[in-house]
Amino acid sequence: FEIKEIVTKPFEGQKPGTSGLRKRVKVFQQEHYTENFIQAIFDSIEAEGSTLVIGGDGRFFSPETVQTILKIGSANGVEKLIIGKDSILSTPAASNIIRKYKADGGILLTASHNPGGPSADFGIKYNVSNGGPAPESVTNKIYEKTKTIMSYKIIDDKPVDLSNVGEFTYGPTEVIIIDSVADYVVLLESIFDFPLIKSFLLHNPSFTILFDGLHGVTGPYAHAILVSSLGLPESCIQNCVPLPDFGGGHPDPNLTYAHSLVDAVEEHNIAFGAASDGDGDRNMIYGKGAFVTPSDSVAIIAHWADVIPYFKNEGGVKGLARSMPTSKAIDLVAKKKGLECFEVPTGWKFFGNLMDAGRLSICGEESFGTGSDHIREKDGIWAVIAWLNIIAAANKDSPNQLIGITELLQQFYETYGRSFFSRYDYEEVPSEGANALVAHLEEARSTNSLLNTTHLSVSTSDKFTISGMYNFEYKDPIDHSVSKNQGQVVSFADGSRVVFRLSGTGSQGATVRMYVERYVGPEAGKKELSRDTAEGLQGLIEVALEVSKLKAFLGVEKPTVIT
Ligand code: VG1
Ligand code: CO
Repeated sequence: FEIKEIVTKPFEGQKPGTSGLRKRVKVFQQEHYTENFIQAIFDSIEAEGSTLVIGGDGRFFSPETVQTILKIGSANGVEKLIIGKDSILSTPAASNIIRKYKADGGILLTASHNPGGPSADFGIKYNVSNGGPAPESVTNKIYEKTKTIMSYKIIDDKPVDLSNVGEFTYGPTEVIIIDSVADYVVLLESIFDFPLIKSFLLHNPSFTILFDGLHGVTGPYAHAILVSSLGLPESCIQNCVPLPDFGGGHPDPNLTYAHSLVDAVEEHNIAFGAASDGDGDRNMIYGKGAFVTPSDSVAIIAHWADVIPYFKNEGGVKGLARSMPTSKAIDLVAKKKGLECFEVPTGWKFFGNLMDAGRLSICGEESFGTGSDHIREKDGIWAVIAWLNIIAAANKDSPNQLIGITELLQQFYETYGRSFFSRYDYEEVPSEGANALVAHLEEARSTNSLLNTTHLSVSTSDKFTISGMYNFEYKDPIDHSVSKNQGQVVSFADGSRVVFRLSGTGSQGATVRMYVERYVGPEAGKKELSRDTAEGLQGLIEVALEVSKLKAFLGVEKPTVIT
C-alpha cells in the first residue's frame, strides 16, 4: 500500500478542552482541519502496532471522520481498529471496549451534550488504555503537535462499510466492526442485581418508568437493558432512535433541555423518569414531583452501595470522590462510612488515576455525571440502573409503603442534612466580559478586599459573611501532576460556598458557570429540609451576584440555563 504524505499547515485553536476538541462542524469540515488533529493524535501516541477503538454518539460528520481515521491510522501503522457499527459507541461503552479488549486507546467522535447537525457541533476526544479520557500530559502533547504540523500521512483504500458487523481490512490494518450494545449489556448485568430489579418491577406496576434518549446514542442501549433484559414495555422508552442531529434538540439531560422527559413525567405521573445525553455519559433522575440533583444522586448511590452486587464482589467500596464544584453531600457519606474522599478538578479525567490505584469506587460531578470504577468514564445508564437497583432493594424491607425517589431523598436528608445546590450557566457571553469577571475575583482574592465583609440579601433578609476566597488547584495524589486555575471559590462563615468557573467545553465565545451551595443540617427538620431548591438558595444567589458584579461584567440579566 502506498503511503502518501499530504502537505498541510497548522490551524490555530486545536487545543482539547475539558473533554476533547469541540468546534462547529463547519470548522472540522475545512480542508485538512480534521486530518491535522488526527495526525497530531497519532504523533502523540505509539501508533505503530497499536489497537484502537473508534466510536461516538453518531452525530453528523461521524461516518466521514471514521473513514479519515482509517486512512490516517493505517498510514501511521495502526495494527487493529475496533469500530462500533455505524460509527456508534456510547462514551461508557467505548471505555468498556477499550478495557475489555485491552486496546491501547480509543478515538471518540462526540461533542457530548452539545447539539449536532451541519450547523452545530462536532468533537474528537482521545482516550487512553485504561479507558479514560487522556490526561493533560497527553492532550497538551497533541496540542503542541497541532501547532507545528506540516504534513499528514494517508493510505487510500476503499471506504469500509460501517453498517456490517465483521472483520475487514483497510490497507495493512485489521478492521473489526462490532455490535455497539452487546458488551455493554454483559457489563451491566455483571454489576447490578437484575433479578431483584425485575421482580420489583413485576410486582409494582404502579411504579412507572420512562427513559428518554433525547435521540442521542443511548436509545439502543436503553432498549436492550430496559426492554429486553428487564422486560419493560416499549412505552417505557422514548426518543430512543439515535439521529445525527438529535432531532434538532439539545441532548443535555437537565430540567431545561430534557423537557420532553419532564413534560411526559408530569403529564403521566411517572414515578421514575430518566434521561441521558448525546454520548450517553450523563444522566438525570426525575420522577413526578421529585428531581434528584446530581450531587445528591452520587451521594445516595454511595450511601446505598452495599445493595449493588459489584461493590460487594469487589470487596466493598474503596473510596469516594467528586469534582470541586459538586456539592459536599458525598463527603458526609464518606465520613460516616470511614472512606477516603477526594475533591478533583472538573472533568472525568481526574478520577482515572485514583481508580487505577484502587482508591476510588464511586464518584460524580454536579453536571449530571455519575459513575464508578467499572469503567473510566461517567455512565448515564449505569446511574439509572443503580437507582433502580437501590429502589428495588429499599422496597424489600418495606412491604407496606412504596419507597420511591421522594422517600429516598427524604431519608437521606434526615440522616445527613441537605446541601442545597444550583448552577447558573451564562452561555456564549463575550470573552472580554468573562475575563474581566475572573480578574475582578482574582483581585479580590489577592488583596483580601472582600474578606470578612457581610452581605445582606434584600429579599430574604439572610446575611452572609465571606470567610475565605481561593483559586482551586489540584495535585494528583498518584502522579503528582498539578492543575492550576480550576475555579474561584468564595466561602462563607455559615459553610455556604459559591464557585465561579469558565467552561472548557464550549465551541464559541465564553461560558461562565456559577455554582451555589448551602448546607442545612438534619436538625433543621423536615419542613426546612424539603424546601424548594431555588427558595433555599435565593438569598445566597443574590449575594453571589452582588459580590461578583457578574451581571455588569457579562452584560446579561439572566443565566441561559439553571440546573
Ligand atoms: C462540562 C461539565 C463537566 C463535564 C464536562 C464533560 O465541562 O461542567 O463537569 O465533565 O462538561 O461532560 P465544562 O468545562 O464545560 O464546565 V460531557 O457529558 O462532555 O462528556
Ligand atoms: Co456527555
